[in-house]
Amino acid sequence: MATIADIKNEDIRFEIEECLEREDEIERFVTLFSSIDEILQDIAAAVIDGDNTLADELTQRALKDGYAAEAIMDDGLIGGMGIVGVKFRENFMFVPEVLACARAMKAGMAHIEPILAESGSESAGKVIMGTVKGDLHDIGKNLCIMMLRGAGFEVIDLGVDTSEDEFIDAVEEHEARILGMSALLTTTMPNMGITIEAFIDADIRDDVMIMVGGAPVTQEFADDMGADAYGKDALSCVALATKFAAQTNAAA
Ligand code: B12
Repeated sequence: MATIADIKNEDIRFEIEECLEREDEIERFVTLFSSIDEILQDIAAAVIDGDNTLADELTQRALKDGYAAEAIMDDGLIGGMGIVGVKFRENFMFVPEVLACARAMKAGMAHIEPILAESGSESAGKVIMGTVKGDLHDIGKNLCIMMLRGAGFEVIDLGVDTSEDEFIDAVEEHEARILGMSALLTTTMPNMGITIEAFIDADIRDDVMIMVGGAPVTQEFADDMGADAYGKDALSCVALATKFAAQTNAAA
């Protein structure tokens, strides 16, 4: 079994030892970071440190060294953000520091995005994506969008703090058959249900397949709200959109 000593990056070892308390989280991060190469650990450490220059440099170096864009993103950049999430929750970090971490992650993602986008070919379908009203978190939504575009989908990004009317207008204007909503706050999750209700009231609920996601969202919550599907990460977002596109094409 992997131990903390198997992690080469000293800063990551320090973060795990000093900031993590829950056994399940310690095990998850020890397993992740002990299984990846040092440069990916260094990228995660740069994100945790909010060092956008270093995150940028290391991401470029890892790509040059032949690491897959997905591995750099999942293990390095998202891995680092995972620790940031725990530190934020435990009050080891506050909003300005978290914003610096988000900037560092973005600096790395700037090199990943074009590579993921390249693998896309002709449009696989149109998807409307947005973070719900009252919610300003967009990192996860943006990752989903990047992966969708990489898989060939045309994505209309409504950004953050999106009202139900904005979702409806976008679906109608772009004649999109797939909609994705993201929420990161327990207080804004109900706005997903409110948006779905608004689609019912506007009599266009059956015209669109709705998927939902975001850290606090669960399958049970998605079912209760009447969403068509819940996706736990960017990969499932692409899988769901692909399934929906096949269904809507078959029905057309
Ligand atoms: C970064 C961050 C911020 C940044 C956001 C920067 C930005 N541009 O997004 C800033 C500093 C601005 C911020 C602000 C706040 N935040 Co904040 N934030 C976070 C943090 C640390 C990370 C979120 C993140 O980006 N995760 C990484 C991404 C990759 O993961 P993800 O979003 O879950 O997305 C993945 C999946 O969920 C899925 N997915 C996401 N969307 C969708 C959509 C679909 C359709 C599908 C299929 C899948 C899918 O795919 C993604 C990729 O794999 C989380 C902690 C956490 N562990 O989540 C807290 C967290 C979400 N924030 C929290 C809070 C409380 C706040 C504030 C209220 C703090 C404050 N006092 O002001 C404000 C709220 C502002 C607002 N109105 O929205 C709480 C929420 C608690 C709760 N129960 O609601 C959390 C959980 C921290 C904590 N306390 O534990 N935050």
